[in-house]
Amino acid sequence: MSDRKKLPEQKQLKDESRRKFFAKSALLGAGVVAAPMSATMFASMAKAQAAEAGSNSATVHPGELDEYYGFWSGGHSGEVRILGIPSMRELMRIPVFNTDSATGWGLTNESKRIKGDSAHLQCGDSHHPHMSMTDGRYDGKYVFINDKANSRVARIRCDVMKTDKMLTVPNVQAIHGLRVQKVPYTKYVICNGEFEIPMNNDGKASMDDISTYRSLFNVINAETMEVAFQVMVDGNLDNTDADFDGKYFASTCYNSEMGVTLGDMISSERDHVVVFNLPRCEAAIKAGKFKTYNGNNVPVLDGRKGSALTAYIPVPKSPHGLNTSPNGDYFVANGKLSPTVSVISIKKLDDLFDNKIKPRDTIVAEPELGLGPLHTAFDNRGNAYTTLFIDSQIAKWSVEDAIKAYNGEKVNYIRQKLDVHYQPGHNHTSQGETRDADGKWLIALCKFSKDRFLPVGPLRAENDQLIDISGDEMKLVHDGPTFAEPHDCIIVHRSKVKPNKLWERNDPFFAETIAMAKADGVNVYADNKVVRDGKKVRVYMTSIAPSFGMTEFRVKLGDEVTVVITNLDQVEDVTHGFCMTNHGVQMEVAPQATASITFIADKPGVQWYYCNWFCHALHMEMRGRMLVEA
Ligand code: K7E
Ligand code: RUQ
Ligand code: CUA
Repeated sequence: MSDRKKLPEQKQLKDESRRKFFAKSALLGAGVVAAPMSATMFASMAKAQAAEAGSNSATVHPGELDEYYGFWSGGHSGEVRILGIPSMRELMRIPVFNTDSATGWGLTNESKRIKGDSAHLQCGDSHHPHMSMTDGRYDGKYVFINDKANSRVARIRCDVMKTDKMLTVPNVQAIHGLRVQKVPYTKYVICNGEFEIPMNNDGKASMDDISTYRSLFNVINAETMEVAFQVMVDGNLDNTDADFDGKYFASTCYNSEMGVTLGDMISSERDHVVVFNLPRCEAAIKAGKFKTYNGNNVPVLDGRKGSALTAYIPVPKSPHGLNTSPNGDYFVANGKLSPTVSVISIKKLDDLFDNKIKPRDTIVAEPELGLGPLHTAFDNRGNAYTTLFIDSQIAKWSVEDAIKAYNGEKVNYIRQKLDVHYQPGHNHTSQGETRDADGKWLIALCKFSKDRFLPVGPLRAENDQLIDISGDEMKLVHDGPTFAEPHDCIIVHRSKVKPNKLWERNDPFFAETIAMAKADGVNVYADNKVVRDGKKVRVYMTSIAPSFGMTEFRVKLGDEVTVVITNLDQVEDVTHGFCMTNHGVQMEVAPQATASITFIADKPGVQWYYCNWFCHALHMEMRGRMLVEA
């Protein structure tokens, strides 16, 4: 809070009333009744003011490199972004569920093959990027991301930073929470089906009988990117995380009522966390104890209440984020409508599954943090950091002190509350979801920026704030405007990520295109050739700065033309592009890559194509003509 103390009094006052106004509007929106701030909260805030602020430097001078890669979801822009941390400089965008004009993602044949059965979809809503792990540590191999809008999961290859697999998950609607198995390695990606639907959802079964609606937990094989199995649950599912033992996954449920209106969804006082027992689920699959639905062959286990595969732990109503502490001891379920979070002891789950204890016996703390706790992150010193959506704050608290307080000891578990601007959803600490949590940085992803940036019309940027957590006191060090809507991010030390400098010529990303060339008798690394196959024309050309291997080719009006470009440049960073003017055709061709795009030659006459990635002093001259005979 030292930064606020330094503010002139008037500014601070103004700030206070502004905050109150925002908090009130957020409350009205959520239809929640405010609980007054407790005395503990005020006491801890005062105490925090005396503490030491951290001393991380957020300055990365020109020419210097960042210490961390940040992988950001792009929300309903459908992409993933790479930021350098702590500079917060945006380094790259990885198109995933969206269509991208620059790279041709969604337009090229290679990207359409990866998008598969959803190649016709142009939009997505990405929320949760998470990197594959080995023994609870980032292994730099993949980043996985969900698409809530079209119930998909995609995988990004971190050697080339491109999406390489995409799956539409059957039997569910709206894939929301997504995480990876942490231990022994990411064999599975886990994700939640959020919206309840009838099983089967074929329009023949009753749509009015809500008691037939179900949500499924999804377990996806991380290598094949196929659904290994699904688990049917009671209630819906929101967010999820995995333990550090390779045994349990846990998900929050905010609609145990299975209501279809807002009022119905928040009617009961308690919802729950579902815990999934992985060894038991795998054994049940092996034993064939599953059913299939909707005419597909994905095995669905019955994990509803009473099943030996799952446990239901009641928590205050409408929990949201679910976060595992990096020491592997706790699942933390964030209250959202309750000012508390529920701390579940993972060590007690064996006893729960053996029916030795009751579900609520696994709760070891229920600290009251403030209004609207959504997500919790951790450092390596036993502290947790919870976003308070309604209060627009980060609450820093001690997990062990919260446990003591739950056991009746008089301790103050709140270490500090820091104002953020405004209404934070996710937060994330540097490597904080892994064993390598290092307690250096915290990112708060604020949903509203309000007055923090120059106004840009009714639609405003969001505000991703960088907070130094290395000292006793959190210190806000950077405001970062972002476009709709990074829900979540991860912060990965740069030593974990080893991207390629050039493409490998035998990369599977374009192997099918090269196989097509071979079948046409074309060596893409040497030949510039037009192959006609009825009304289909395949144009193979090379590119090397500053020219295409072909300065003209001839087709007939109405031909379906596939242009295949192979970039022979071996120089780092010399990417070419291919754009056919007036045809809605453009794509990236990075060094040593092959890329292809198909279109109809529906305009007669001279049609120029050009290189649209600046590559050379003679980049403007890097063009050629498609001659279309009427
Ligand atoms: Cu909290 Cu989709 Cu992770 Cu948004 S969810 S905030
Ligand atoms: S030209 S350096 Cu299109 Cu103005 Cu680019
Ligand atoms: Cu090649 Cu610009």
